[in-house]
Formats: sequence, C-alpha cells, structure tokens
Amino acid sequence: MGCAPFPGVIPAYRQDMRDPDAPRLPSSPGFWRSPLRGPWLTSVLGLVLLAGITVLFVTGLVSYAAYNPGLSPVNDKTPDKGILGFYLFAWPTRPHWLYRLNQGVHVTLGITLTPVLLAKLWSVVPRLFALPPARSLAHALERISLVLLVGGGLFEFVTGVLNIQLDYVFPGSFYPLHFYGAWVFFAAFVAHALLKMPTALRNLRHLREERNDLVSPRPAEPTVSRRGALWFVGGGSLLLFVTTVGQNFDGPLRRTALLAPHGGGDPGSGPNGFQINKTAAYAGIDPAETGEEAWRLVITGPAGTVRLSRAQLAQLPLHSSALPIACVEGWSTSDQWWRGVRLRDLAALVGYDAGDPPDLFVESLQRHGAFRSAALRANQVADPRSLLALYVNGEELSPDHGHPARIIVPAAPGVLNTKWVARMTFGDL
Ligand SMILES: Nc1nc2c(c(=O)[nH]1)N[C@H]1C(S)=C(S)[C@@H](COP(=O)(O)O)O[C@H]1N2
Ligand SMILES: [Mo]
Repeated sequence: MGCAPFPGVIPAYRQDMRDPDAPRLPSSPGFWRSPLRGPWLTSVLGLVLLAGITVLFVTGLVSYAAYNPGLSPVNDKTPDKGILGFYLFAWPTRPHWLYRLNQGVHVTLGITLTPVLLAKLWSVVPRLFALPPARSLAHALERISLVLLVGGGLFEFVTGVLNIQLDYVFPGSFYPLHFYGAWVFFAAFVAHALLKMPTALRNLRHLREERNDLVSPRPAEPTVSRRGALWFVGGGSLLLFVTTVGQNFDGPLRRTALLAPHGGGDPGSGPNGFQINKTAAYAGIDPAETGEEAWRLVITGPAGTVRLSRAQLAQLPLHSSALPIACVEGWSTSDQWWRGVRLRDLAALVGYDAGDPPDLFVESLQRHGAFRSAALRANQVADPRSLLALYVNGEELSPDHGHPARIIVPAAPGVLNTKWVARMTFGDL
C-alpha cells in the first residue's frame, strides 16, 4: 500500500469497510478521502495545462493550415470550415523545417501532457460528482462549460493518440473531428482559465492553503506528500517524453522512441534507409505497373497532355534539395538529399510560365487508401526546391519511398508528398 500513488483510492475503500458510516456515494464530499486534493495541487496542474494546452491549440491550428485545406475537397474533406477557418493562410515553404518543428512540438507535447491532464482530472473529481447539479444559473452555466472542457479535453487527447497509434482509425474524418473538437474544447478552456486564473495564482502564493470543496472533510492518512505526487506526475510525463521525442531524429535516437508508431517497419540501411510510412506492398503497388516499359507519367495543363517515361524525365534538367519527411503522426526524418525535376519546370511543359505556375493536383498509382492524391498550392509549386524526385541520397528511389517518382516539397506535411506518382494536373484549384 505504501506505494499507492494516490492515497484515498484504495486505502479509503479499506477504511470504509471498517467504518459503516462512511459515505457510499461519490456525490458526498466525505467519499473522497485523499489528503492530496486541495487548491494547491489543482492550481499547479492547472497552470501547467494552461501553458501547455495553449501551445497545443496554436500548433494544432498551424498544423491544420499546413494541409492547405482551402484546396478542398482534395486535401480536406471538411465541407465548410465556416468562421473557424478564418485564420487559414497559404502555407509557406520556408523555413523548410517549419512543419517538422510544429508537428514535432504538437505531438510530443500532447503525449507528454497526458499524465498532467489525468492528474488534473483526478484532483477535481469530487467536483464532477457534486450535488445539487446546479445551485444557480451561473453555477449551471459553469458546469455545462465543464462538460465541454472535460469531454472536449479527453476527446482531443484520445483522438490524437488513437490517430497516431492505430493508424487512422477514423478514415478520412480525423481532421474535422480533431479540428472542430479543438475549437469546442478551447472555447471552454478559455472560459475556464479566465474564471479560475485569479484563484489559481492566489493559491500558489499562499503557503497555507485555503480550505475549499476539494479538501476532503475526512482525509485518509497520506502515503505520499503533495510534492511526491507532483514528482510522480512529472516523472510520468518525463517517461513519455523520453520514449517519444526520438521519433524526430534519425539514427540510434529513433530507437529510443518506444512509444512511437513504427510505420512500414524497419527501413533498413543505405541511402533509402530512412523511415517509411506505407510500404509499396501495403499500398498495393503492383511492380508490373512501375517498370520502365509500363510506367508513364501523365501531365496535364492548358497546352494539353504530356506522357513521359522515367528515362525521359531523367533527361530533363535535374536539381537537388535537402528536405525532411515530417508526418502528421509526429515522426520526422532529418534532411534527405532528393534529386529530380522541378515541379515548376513540369508546369512549363504543359503551358505555364515556370516563374508563375498554378496549383497542382497529384494522383498516385495507388488505388485504395487515404493518401492516393493531394493538392499543392501555387507557392509550393513555384519553389525551386519542390521536386518530382527520382533519386534520394544519390540512389534510385526505393519502391517503398515512391519509385518511380514522388513529390517532395519544403515545409509541407508528409502526406502531401505523394509517392508512386501517376498523374499531375496543373491548374488553379
Ligand atoms: N501514394 C501515397 N503517397 C504517400 C502516402 C501514401 O500512403 N500513399 N503516405 C504519405 C505520408 S502520410 C507520409 S508521412 C509520407 C511518408 O513518406 P516515406 O514513406 O517515404 O517516409 O508519404 C506520403 N505519401
Ligand atoms: Mo504522414
């Protein structure tokens, strides 16, 4: 029992068996017996979440903008973002690590904060059961906002983690769910923070804490100090952090990311030996369709349609750029050296000025699955580092990295870097 992290959970139950008068319903304050609960613990955890969740919200909105969801219905199946999309902007191409950093922070921080969120909920759980449900209109409104706050918070953390771990269990619908959920949650969060911030700051300044409804009227014997409990929560966060953060780096560090999903398995070594999301086999790419005889890239624009074999593509001016793959799931690679044809040069083949290309719609050979196609905005097509890559790190692209040809664009989310490209259509979307 000595190591029970949250006294009052198990010990209180045991004491209740000896104490026939012990309250049996969670709605009575005496039911909750941990001596750790109180304004101080709740305030510390609340202030950590205030900072952390604000960063999660901002990086989340930025991450959504990075999809260029305005290129609807291609990149984003959400029919109408309405007023919630007010902030959306054309995603830039520099610095080239922008999405990698933003998404790394979003996912790593979200995972790291999970123990803090759970501890915070634990610290206020008596309140969630308090009766009567509403003492006044103001109290009723506050409790309704708490439903949105607690429900919204759990919803965002659960959908985020499931999306990473279970490989898009919500086909095509994760983005709208997580996006709308974020707005509901954050609205309740802002209201809650404004309401509670003065109290939280006051609680932290006073050494002797005020008694409030969080303090148990019949506390059990403590088995750990309040500071000990904070260390326990912080230790949990630290453990999650060190087993997650490695997924943002190559080499031995990636192997420390025990909790991170491992995508297409071991990418092996050599020039193509970096993280793979979906393998060619998984995506159902038939090797018979990718050979030199069979594969033709179909490029369409106002001047008509051009068909090029891979050998013909390799005859066009080739350029190199060092760019990472950065996935929405939070993993990323360091910069890889890609070599291929500039997207804007391909636009020029079908009737555009290479200095002023339009948007681009890319389709892959893949017939099933979520990421068969993606749209890029004109500013991404115009960047001289944006390529239809044929080679990586001095070698032919491997089948798993998108052979015969794949898209690579600076600062773009991994999912826009379509592999096994079959068709490119230039024109404003
Ligand atoms: N055709 C196709 N292209 C795709 C995908 C896919 O499933 N099918 N996955 C995308 C995603 S989500 C990412 S993160 C990158 C991963 O590229 P890599 O496997 O070469 O690292 O490819 C993108 N291109
Ligand atoms: Mo991805």
